[in-house]
Parts: sequence; structure tokens; C-alpha cells
Amino acid sequence: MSKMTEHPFGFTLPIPTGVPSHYDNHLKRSLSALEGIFQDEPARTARLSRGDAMVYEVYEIAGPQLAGELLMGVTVIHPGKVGREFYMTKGHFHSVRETAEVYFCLKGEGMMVMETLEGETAVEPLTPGRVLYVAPCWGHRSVCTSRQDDLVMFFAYPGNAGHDYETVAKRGFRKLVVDGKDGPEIIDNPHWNAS
Ligand code: M6P
Ligand code: ZN
Repeated sequence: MSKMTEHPFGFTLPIPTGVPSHYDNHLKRSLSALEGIFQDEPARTARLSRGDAMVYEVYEIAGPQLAGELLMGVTVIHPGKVGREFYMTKGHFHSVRETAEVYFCLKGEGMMVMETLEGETAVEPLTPGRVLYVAPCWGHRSVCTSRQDDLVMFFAYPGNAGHDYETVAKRGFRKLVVDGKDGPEIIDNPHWNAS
């Protein structure tokens, strides 16, 4: 059983790189680890045949996974596409549904794609300085829509939230962000699956 954090602490978050002065884990998610996330699986494997590519990285400030605590970190999504879809995170619901999350965009351009299990959807822009509140019960995935810049976001969420990736793996998200004729376009996911 983890103990509550006993002392206040601080760290710096140099803008715009966002790499925290202190972090406990550095997660790296490359194309090879993202099977089934993008719609165009042949495009992913074709790209992989030329070598793996880093899609996003998460710098986690670890903490007790307890209600009342906050877990923080920074996510960096690199620019790139698989087929028409921009690089993005796997996306998840919180295992404890009644937990929210706050994001603060430090750099880049992107979108937060969100939905509830009841069928509501929301897509919010992410630009430097913008704060986004992901309300409890909303699944969320962030997408980097810039062709040249990383999307960098600070996040904080309750220690007991947990990550439910299974629901997203089964259903996908209802909305996709693709590279359109006049910039990023939000379209319906033709393979979205309610089961
Ligand atoms: C956010 C946070 C992290 C999460 C990261 C990557 O910034 O919610 O907890 O790990 O995004 O997203 P995912 O876990 O969906 O790949
Ligand atoms: Zn979350």
C-alpha cells in the first residue's frame, strides 16, 4: 500500500521544451508499439519497414496512486502521420471513471479528442497557453497536428484514476483527426465499434 506524499515539492518546466527538471519515468511510444491504434495499418507497417519512429514520449512525476494525490507529467507528441492520421496518443478512459484531468499546452498545435461511453463527443484545440479540463467519464486522446513542431502538454490527474486502455482498444474513438485539403479535419471513424 503506498503512503501519501509527506512533503511539498517543486520542479521547473522550461518552456517551450517542457522536459521537467525532475521526473521519475520516461515512457517512449514508437510506431512499433502502436499496433491497432491508427486506422491505416498497412501504412504503419510500410513505415516500419523503413525503421521504427518515435511517436510520443511521456515524462512522469511518479506519486502514490491514491485518491487525494495528483500525478503529473509532460507529454511530447512528435509531428508525423500514419496514412492521413496525425501522430497521437493511444488514448484512454480513467479506470475510476469519476476522475478528471487537466492539461496545459506549452508548445505546438494539436487537438484533444474526447468522448463519453454514452455517445457525446468533443474535440478541443490545443495551442500554447491553453488549459483544457477533461471532465470525469470522458475518454481522451491528444493529437499533434503540426507538420514541424512537437506538441508539448503538462498534465495532472488524480492518483487513483488508473488507465483503461481496453475500452479504447475495443471501440476506438468516434472521431479521427486527419490531414485534410485545408489543414486538420475532424471526421467520423468508419471503424468505430460500440461493442
Ligand atoms: C497524458 C496523461 C498520461 C498518459 C499520457 C499518454 O498526458 O494522461 O497519464 O500516459 O497522456 O497517453 P496514453 O496513456 O493514452 O498513451
Ligand atoms: Zn487521462
